[in-house]
Amino acid sequence: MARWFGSTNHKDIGILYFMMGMWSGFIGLSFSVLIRSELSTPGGLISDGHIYNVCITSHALLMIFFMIMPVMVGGFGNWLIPLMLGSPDMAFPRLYNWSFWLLIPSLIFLAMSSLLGEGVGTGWTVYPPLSDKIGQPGVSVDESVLSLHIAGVSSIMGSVNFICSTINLWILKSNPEVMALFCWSVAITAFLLLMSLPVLAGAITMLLLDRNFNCSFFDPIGGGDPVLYQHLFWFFGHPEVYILILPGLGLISHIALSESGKGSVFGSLGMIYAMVAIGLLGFVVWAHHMFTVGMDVDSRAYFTGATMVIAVPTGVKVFSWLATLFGSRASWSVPLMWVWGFIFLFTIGGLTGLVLANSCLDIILHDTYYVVAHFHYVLSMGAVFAIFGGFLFWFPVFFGMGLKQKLLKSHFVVTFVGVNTTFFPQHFLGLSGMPRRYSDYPDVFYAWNLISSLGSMITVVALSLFVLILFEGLVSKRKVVLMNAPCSLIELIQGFPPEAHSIQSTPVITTFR
Ligand code: HAS
Ligand code: CU
Repeated sequence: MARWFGSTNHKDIGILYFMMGMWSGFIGLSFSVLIRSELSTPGGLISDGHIYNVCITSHALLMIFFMIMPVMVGGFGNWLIPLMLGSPDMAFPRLYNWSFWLLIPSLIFLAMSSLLGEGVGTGWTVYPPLSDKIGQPGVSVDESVLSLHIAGVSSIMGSVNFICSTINLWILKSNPEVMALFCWSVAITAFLLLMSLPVLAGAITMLLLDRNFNCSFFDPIGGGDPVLYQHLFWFFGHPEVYILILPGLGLISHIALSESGKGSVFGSLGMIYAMVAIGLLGFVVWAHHMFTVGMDVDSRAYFTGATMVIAVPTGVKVFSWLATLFGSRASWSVPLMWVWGFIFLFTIGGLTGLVLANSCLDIILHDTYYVVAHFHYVLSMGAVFAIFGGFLFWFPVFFGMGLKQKLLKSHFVVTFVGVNTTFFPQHFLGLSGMPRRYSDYPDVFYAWNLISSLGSMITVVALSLFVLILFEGLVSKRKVVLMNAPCSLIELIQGFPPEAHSIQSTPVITTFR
């Protein structure tokens, strides 16, 4: 136990992050099952709008802050970045120990916010006036604010570590152009975190002051304005959605390259510029989440245009992956299946994002299920597919054992069917005007909602299958073929000639299929 608590080994911390992310993912999934059960039929299952709202809030917060972020940045980041930089460890090992262990009290506070008081029913955006003392009088919102503060401190510590590691352990010594794309993606993510989290911290602190110290930042009665909260939240919130996907883009590049058998990613320098562009543009588009607040037409035109520009660097990435895979021998390896799934479904989600970017359309579609469909295509099928792809691609390296590939393929197929059945019908629901964040709906929406709920049950089956596959792997202790690699993992994966830079070698790489 002491080994885990005090560990300053990047692999231990990576595993801890994976375990915590998986656990939060299960709880988050349970909330989604409650949501889909409630919505599987008109009329009520829970029959309590507030508890339903607590479920959607907890689902979102758990999935965003305690599943995707810890797994992508904390898990893959800590595990892979030292290997890819060829350094013995991260720059500040004690810092990531802190970073991980702060997440536990943060998670406890979030859980307590549902157990004490009435629960947070504000949605993950925590908009006032609903989140004001009058909207939510108990202690729950205050507790979740505390939880977010601690999670923020944890992320900032992690970010400092990633930025210092990539700069000091690579960029100062070697050519940044050949730093692994995953390292680039995490470094840019860390920059976004560092620039956006303090703004969220400011917003929720002001909310705390409004709630408990008679301030009125967001209360018109005292001269405040709730729209100010929305600006502050989305100045954090939009970069946050790129924080959730950027490391995934990095993972996909590595898997696609390795599976293509080619020497380097197509347009590797362009990929770096594209990620930097996505990161920077992410800071100037926030108001596309609030077109309906009564914004003037010039601002709407600006935010529409700026948002659409992001499709260009994202398109550069999509077409570079396709070009990387183009002409390679088609294989049905498990990680490659996740890569193809990612490229296809992330592009669909991106295109619906572009539809929403048009303020004239968003006025109609805002707060409908169309938005829910959009962000689940980029998250449940973008970010989550990247996580599965990366986890299964590096599993033998992480754990020194192999999983049953045939079962993993069926797991992919069931997941693919499940998530599409869940979320594709939500486009139709949104286009016909079904609002999000309501626990009931008129009978006209019944059919698509039922199909969507059945889809979520299929996804639960898929996840159960995955747990069984993991258990089977643990029990069978299937050996993987390990060979001593002459050069480092990154050189093998990116195909750079060993003489390009002198870095320590990572001794093992798996040839298991
Ligand atoms: Fe988004 C809402 C726009 C990417 C996540 N997004 C959300 C929410 C989340 C989220 C969680 O403008 C809901 C927040 C909430 O709780 O309220 N999003 C975009 C755009 C992109 C985008 C333009 N989103 C993401 C990613 C996410 C994410 C990535 C997380 C992983 N999103 C919006 C807008 C809203 C929104 C509105 C607010 C809606 C509302 O009313 O609340 C882009 O980054 C997507 C770029 C990617 C592509 C695909 C690949 C590109 C290719 C190039 C060729 C394409 C061309 C376009 C030339 C575009 C292949 C052709 C155009 C056609 C229409 C055919
Ligand atoms: Cu956005």
